[in-house]
Parts: sequence; structure tokens; C-alpha cells
Amino acid sequence: MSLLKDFFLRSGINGFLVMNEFNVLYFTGFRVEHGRGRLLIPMDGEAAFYVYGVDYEAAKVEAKNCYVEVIKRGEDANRKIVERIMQLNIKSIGFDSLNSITYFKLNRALRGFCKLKPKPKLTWKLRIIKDEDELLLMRKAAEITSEGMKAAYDVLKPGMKEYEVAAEIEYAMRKRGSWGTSFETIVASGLRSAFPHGWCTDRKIEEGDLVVIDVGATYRFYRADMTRTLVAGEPSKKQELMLQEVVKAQEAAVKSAIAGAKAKEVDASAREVIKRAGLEEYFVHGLGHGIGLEVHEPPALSPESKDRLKAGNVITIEPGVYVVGFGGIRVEDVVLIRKKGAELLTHGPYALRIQT
Ligand SMILES: [Mn+2]
Repeated sequence: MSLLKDFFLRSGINGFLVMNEFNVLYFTGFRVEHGRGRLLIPMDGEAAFYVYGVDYEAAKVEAKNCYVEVIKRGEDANRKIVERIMQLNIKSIGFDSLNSITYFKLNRALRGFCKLKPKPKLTWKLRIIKDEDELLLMRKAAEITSEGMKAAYDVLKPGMKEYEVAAEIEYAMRKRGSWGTSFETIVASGLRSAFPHGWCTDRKIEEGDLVVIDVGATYRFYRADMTRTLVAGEPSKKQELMLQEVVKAQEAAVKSAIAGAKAKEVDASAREVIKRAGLEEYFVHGLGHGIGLEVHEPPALSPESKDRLKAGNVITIEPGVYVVGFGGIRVEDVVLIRKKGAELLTHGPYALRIQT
């Protein structure tokens, strides 16, 4: 929170209202869903965390860096915040995100006293660089996820349903300490593997099917994200060749992903490999994304990205090719950007099948 306050002077504000649940989580370590928590951070003095009765007792025990105030039944949460802003003599307050009705109400109540300034990017300046404490948790989430992927290789057999594969992966991750999944597990098999977000259905996996498996564990609210493409049974020559190109593309991107690199150039390094293989038209999404408390965070790795990588960014690198009527292949790892290179946090073989 002290880092946030360093930005106050530069941004011309002397307080900040945090409404986004992931920003609330970042500053307090406490998860309140659906925007039920509001955190008021003044330049001077302690931050106030406003929660409803349902979260109050838990927040008092678990929320850090703030004192907790309950919004009682029938009480107007906005009114409480306005009173506190006036009491603290905050003349200019930034906020991350407000729905239009709340913005209208606060603006009207504060008119002539305090200016409301949208600062949606301010918290990303902090969250985009993971500190050592966060990295410990992200490493753990990535490790658990790698174990989950190992389970996928162990259990995949022709005749299984997609959801059965997902169940084995998620069970393996839970047993190793996962707090939940980062997103709904994708097990997309056969022709469905050509759908980049193919979910997980009750389709029966057949001999020779490509199976795109995209999974992530969470650990203390930090997330991982990993993809491998497997084949149930014996892979074909064409499947093997396509995989090779995708893996080469990922290697090229990992090599170019160093602090200071332009995100769009890292994307280009992978896209170039895919292009040389004549598969460019099948690589239909960006190369990757930042990850942390949320599964999709800045920086973006895509041809349009204006971001530049910094040491302490944690990103995914996930090239893929999706040939409708044939199938899709994607590999993805979580990667920590360091001064002199990238470090993979997820680990595991890239093979379509592991002989046992
Ligand atoms: Mn991803």
C-alpha cells in the first residue's frame, strides 16, 4: 500500500477508492466477491475496508493493512464512504472502477468538496510486477498445475470422456494443495481440439484424437495456466510435425522474453516460426498474457500490444494452431521475466504421448 501512495502525488490525488475485487484482494489479502467490499485508502492514515455483515467477522480476522467497518442492514455504503472522505478532508480521490450509478451518486454527494478521478491503470502499475512473496505463491500454483498435467498423461486413454480426464487432473491438483482452478478446465478432443476454448464436454475420446488440455491450479488466490496437447493412442506423423512447430515457436518466444523486450516482438518471434511452417493462418490468438490474482492480466503479448516486458512480470507463452476439420495443438507455460531471460514456472514434457 505504501507503493500505491507513492503514485498519489504524481497522479494529483490524496486518496484512492478500491472497488474491484481483485484490487481489494491485492491490498488486503481478503477476497470479497461481486464488489461487496470497498477499500478507502487515504494518503495519510489507515485504510478503511467496508464490508457487509456476511463478510465482517472473516474480514476482521483475515484482512491485512486496514481496519474493517461493517455496513449494517439498511445502511448506505456510499454515504459512509462520503462521510469518511469529508472527515479526512480528501479533496481529490482516485478510483479503479465504479458502476455508473455509484459514480453518479458519489459525484453528486461530493460535489464542490472532492473530485472523483478515474485511475483504472494505477493498480496495474503495482500488480504487474510480482514481488518475492507473490512469486512464492505463483511458483506453488505452477508446481501443482504441473502435477495435474502429469496426471493427464498418466490417465488418458481412448474411450474416456473429456470430463473424466478433467476430474483426474483436478483431483490430482486438489490433493497437492490447490485451492481451486484458475478457470474451467479445458479438455477439447478430436475435432473439438480446433476450438481454442473448447471447454470440456461428455464426448468420448477416440483412438488417435488430439486432446488439448488447458488447466490451472490456484494457491492462496494466485493462479497458474498450462496447456499440453496429448494424443489418445498412437500419434500420426502429421500430428507430430505440427506439434514440433508449435514447440519451436514457444522456444523462440521464451528465448526472446527478457526484461525490456517489446511484447509484440515476443509475439512476433513465435509467429515467425509458425509462419515459416506455413501455419500462420491457424494461429488465431495472441501469444500470451500476464497472470497473477487473475488469469488474464497485463501485459498482453499480441501483435497489437504496446506493452514492454519488465523483470517481475509473470506471463503465459502459449502458441497454438487450430485446423478446423483436423484438430488443434497448443502448448502453454507460465513464465517469469527476469533481467536476463525467462524462467519457466510450469514444467512438463511436450510430447503428444509418453510411453510407459
Ligand atoms: Mn492462458
